[in-house]
Amino acid sequence: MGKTYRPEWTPKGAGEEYASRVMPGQDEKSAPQTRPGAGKSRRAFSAEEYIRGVLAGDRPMLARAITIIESNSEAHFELGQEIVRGILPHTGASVRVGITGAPGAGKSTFIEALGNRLCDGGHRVAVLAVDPSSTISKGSIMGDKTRMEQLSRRTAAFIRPSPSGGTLGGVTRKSRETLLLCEAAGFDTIIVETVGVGQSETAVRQMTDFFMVLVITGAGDELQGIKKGVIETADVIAVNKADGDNRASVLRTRAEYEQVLHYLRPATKGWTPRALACSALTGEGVMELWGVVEQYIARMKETGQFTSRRQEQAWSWVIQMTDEHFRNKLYSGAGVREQLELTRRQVLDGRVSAARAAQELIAALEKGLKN
Ligand SMILES: Nc1nc2c(ncn2[C@@H]2O[C@H](COP(=O)(O)OP(=O)(O)O)[C@@H](O)[C@H]2O)c(=O)[nH]1
Ligand SMILES: [Mg+2]
Repeated sequence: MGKTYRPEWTPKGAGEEYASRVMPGQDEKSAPQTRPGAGKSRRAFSAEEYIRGVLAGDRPMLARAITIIESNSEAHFELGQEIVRGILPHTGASVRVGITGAPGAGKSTFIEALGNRLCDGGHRVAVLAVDPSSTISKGSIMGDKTRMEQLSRRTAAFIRPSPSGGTLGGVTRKSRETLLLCEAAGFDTIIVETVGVGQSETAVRQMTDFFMVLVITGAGDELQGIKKGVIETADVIAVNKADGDNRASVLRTRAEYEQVLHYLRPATKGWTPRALACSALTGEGVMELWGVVEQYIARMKETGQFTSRRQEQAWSWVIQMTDEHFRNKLYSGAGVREQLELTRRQVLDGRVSAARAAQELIAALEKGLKN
């Protein structure tokens, strides 16, 4: 069974009911069917019990259900899918917001500021993270230096760090299902934080309705340093840390982004992305950014794009998971790895053309599939 893992930002004295008291996914292949993280009770809960608990907004049950979803054991996978099937009719009512940005841009601080204000306004906010680096190294690049200290203490908020273990595809699947569970448990705003490196921002873009890219000035994060590809995924750009001596420079950078955005293809049809300045530290501009989110959601619902994008997303998840399954299956076939290495060397040495090499590989893969 997984060891009890307490994220750095867990407040002191947090009890059993505390959502972020999480257990890592189980690595053991033969994980027993007891409830993971073994607390007082060793009794396994049934899918119905999980479903009922989640729908009732029972936080410990929500946390446990997520742990089942995050588990890498096959038995838990089946149970997890049964839970997801049960709660699925009760999902979809939230606003899903993705936030990306370089490490240190202030994502966690921003979410803390925004989340607290939303909770003050009567919202229920779930914060999830997608951090594929946690699958490789133990220390995640999300850092969590900022602990969302206040937000994590509120009963209207639920914070769940990134699942660990497995491929980006695996982490993405788990995060999507966690998002659905949070919706079923009554959270009306779901914020998904991810670091702006690699492909995780694409994965998060594909599970959210609105995507915010958080940038800063200086520190190598200048306009030209930001990948155009990331900017093109943005529904809004937030230039953070507009406070103190930095303020003037942020305002300049904001104007530059605003200019650039005019020349890029918008991420969402019918929506012109804007650049806004904010300070997650002082809170200035944070609710203005939320106003943009609300405007956007209203517009998308008007045009029907809100629903159609979610439908497209749902279907593309199916295709992605199917793709990943077959890719894994293909490349794990008998002798495939050896053939891959052999072909690779032949190509690098210039002995075989790319087209011929591909042909040989395809033949080897097909043979592997038949066996
Ligand atoms: N001055 C200033 N510092 C900020 C602001 N937002 C975040 N920070 C600081 O920047 C550092 C990184 O913030 P964090 O939220 O952990 O960034 P993340 O890696 O993007 O989640 C921390 O030391 C924050 O206190 C801001 O608006 N103004
Ligand atoms: Mg962070």
